[in-house]
Amino acid sequence: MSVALVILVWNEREALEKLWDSIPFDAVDELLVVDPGSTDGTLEFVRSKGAKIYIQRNKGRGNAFIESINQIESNKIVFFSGDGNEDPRDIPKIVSELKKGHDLVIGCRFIRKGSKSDDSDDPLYIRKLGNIFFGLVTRLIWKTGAYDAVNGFRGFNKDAMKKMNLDASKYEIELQSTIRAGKLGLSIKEISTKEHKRFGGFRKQSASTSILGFTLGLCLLKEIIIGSDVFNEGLKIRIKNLNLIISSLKKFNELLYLTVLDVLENI
Ligand SMILES: Nc1nc2c(ncn2[C@@H]2O[C@H](COP(=O)(O)OP(=O)(O)OP(=O)(O)O)[C@@H](O)[C@H]2O)c(=O)[nH]1
Ligand SMILES: [Mg+2]
Repeated sequence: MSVALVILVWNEREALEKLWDSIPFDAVDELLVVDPGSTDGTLEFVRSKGAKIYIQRNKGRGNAFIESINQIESNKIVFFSGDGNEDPRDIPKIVSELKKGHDLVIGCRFIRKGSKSDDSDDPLYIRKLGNIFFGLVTRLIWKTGAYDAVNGFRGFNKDAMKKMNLDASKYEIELQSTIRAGKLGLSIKEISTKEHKRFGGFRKQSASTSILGFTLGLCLLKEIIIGSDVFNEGLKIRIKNLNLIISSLKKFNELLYLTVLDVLENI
């Protein structure tokens, strides 16, 4: 039973330099740094540490998750962001829960005792309330038992992750994986975690509150439309079926209209 730590970075040199020495690398068996093509010296820094690097074929946090699966040998994966938000001391806790047999282990930033979110850039608590909303919806519809359905700090059993058939390319990957774990009836475990302010650098554009809210909303809608499926073709099939029902209703309506006209003419 081996565990890989996958560190996700995109132009995070400043934060990564401060964070690196506090990462408990001895808690895992394999290390991979995944990057979509940083230009700020992140890659040079990681290379100087002798870590294995994978450059994504397609940009986006979701693609980083999806492409990582085929780049690691271990059968368990912990995803960790290299910007300082996530507490490296919680990596061994996630590893331990994965080793107990849970399929998905999520770092929870609110509601649970001992948890905390970084709200320094969210004075109106819009992000926090949105995140709590998405968690509650997944609990209600898919019985995930999770409160923080969207946190990126999470670990997977690799086989379970493959079964999820994930295709989210950006920041909706976490929500999609929580929902699909619920749909598949997988074992989900949350641990309390404390989120910190990023150590430097900048939030990526697609993680801005408005874009993120829209992306997560669309993802939720799609997962509701495809029902209990975890197959992405399900959406196309359902839309096709919906179109079929709409065109049948239109035909029925025309027929009814013509029949009523006929009846009226003959009165
Ligand atoms: N490998 C990889 N990492 C990414 C990609 N997009 C974002 N990241 C990393 O994912 C993490 C989360 O992105 P952030 O921009 O920090 O989003 P956020 O945490 O909501 O924003 P802050 O609270 O400001 O940190 C960071 O470590 C990013 O560098 C990507 O396309 N590929
Ligand atoms: Mg961040």
